[in-house]
Amino acid sequence: MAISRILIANRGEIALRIHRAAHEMGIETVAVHSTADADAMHVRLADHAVCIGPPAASESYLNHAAIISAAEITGADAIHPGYGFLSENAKFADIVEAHDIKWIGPKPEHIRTMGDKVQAKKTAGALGLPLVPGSDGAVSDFDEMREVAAEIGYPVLAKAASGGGGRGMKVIPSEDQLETLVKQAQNEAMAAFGDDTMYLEKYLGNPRHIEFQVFGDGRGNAIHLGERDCSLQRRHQKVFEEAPSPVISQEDRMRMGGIVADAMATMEYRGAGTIEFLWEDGKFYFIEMNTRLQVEHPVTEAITGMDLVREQIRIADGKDLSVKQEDIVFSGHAIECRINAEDPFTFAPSPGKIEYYHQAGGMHVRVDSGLYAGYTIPPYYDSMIAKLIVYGRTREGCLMRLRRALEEMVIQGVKTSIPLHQELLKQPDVLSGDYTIKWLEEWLAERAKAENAASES
Ligand code: MV4
Repeated sequence: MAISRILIANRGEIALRIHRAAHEMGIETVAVHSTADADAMHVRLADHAVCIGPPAASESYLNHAAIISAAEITGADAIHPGYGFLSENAKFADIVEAHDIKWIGPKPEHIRTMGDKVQAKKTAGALGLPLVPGSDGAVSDFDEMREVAAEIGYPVLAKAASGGGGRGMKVIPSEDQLETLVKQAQNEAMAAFGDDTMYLEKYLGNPRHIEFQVFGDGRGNAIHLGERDCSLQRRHQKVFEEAPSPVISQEDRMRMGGIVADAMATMEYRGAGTIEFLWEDGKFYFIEMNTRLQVEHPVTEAITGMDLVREQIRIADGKDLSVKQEDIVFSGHAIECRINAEDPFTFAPSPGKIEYYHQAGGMHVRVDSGLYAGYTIPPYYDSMIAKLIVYGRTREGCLMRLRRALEEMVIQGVKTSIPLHQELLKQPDVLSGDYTIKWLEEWLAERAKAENAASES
């Protein structure tokens, strides 16, 4: 039976994004929400809505039993997890499939493999992806660590196998600090993930974060949709993403894209995935794979004309990929600004009631957001409240349009990161695309220093 009713196990803009794709395919939707989200836009638009628990995500959006029950009660035949929450939870994916509900995501075994960064790296290496030089798998013995580190050369980076979001990660500048710093990383990893398995890598000092979008049909066919450049990050939170990357040539795009697509085909990967690389001195180094749809997927949609959520749903329904690699045309440039309800200087969250809301529009401007005037942003979840995605024939045209679109956005009642984006768009390095993963935090530190000097005089 074809999918006819999708339960959306998420909230906010991504829940709305999934609802829209489903309705465009003639598929009904079921919203599940916490008591704090009863007034959310996607809950209003969905065909059915089920309250699954109190505000705390652990008791609602992460509550396996509540979500499966909601699916059974409403007769949903598929679950889309969005990003975050249960999207990379292999056990939940197993449970969904055991209930004969279609999981709109990768095979649970692949979620599991890629969730373990040591396993992920081994798999990627075996499939021919270029790796960061480092230990061959996990290392637990300090003598062995010193040996590996001496071989690859300092500085090295100790990473947690269960890591992610930069937790349980320590740069080790020299051998005399190895034991102390690895122990610190292990303590952090144990506290965060209950697992202190570590591996070592050569520390790349100033790379860019380049990620490739892939899709597989689960039966040995796979395509890539090019890369996104997500180097502008603060504390492992992306702020601004673009496609294509300003530094990747069409030749490199198709060469690396071909390698990742072949790897996914060999794995018989199913659904959407993102292969993350660090890129330094013209070379790619695999670091991780995300087995989910990503926040920044719309920039890829803008330059390929494909609907990635539609593609996910089709694949979960057992259909073939809707396009062949040779039919995918990359055209123009797209940039996404993540708009958060937070102070643009201190980054303190700013939840509260939206007193007035007007979103940007016009040619090639897309706003993915569940906001409306009178809506109250609850304090319990992520502060991202909107994504502004702008397309242009050229990067310059895209930047001009982005500036224009940011001027049009009006969000009153809470502080937002819009002024931060407007400031970023004045920076010569941003305008020229000359930035790495360190750029934003260094610029923010400079900005804070200048602000302090000004207030002291
Ligand atoms: C690295 C690295 C430098 N060298 N690995 C950060 C989180 C995790 N996804 C991997 N991360 C990094 N791994 C080696 N061998 C620097 C980072 C890193 C980073 C990567 C992508 C985007 C932003 C970042 C910010 C700080 C550190």
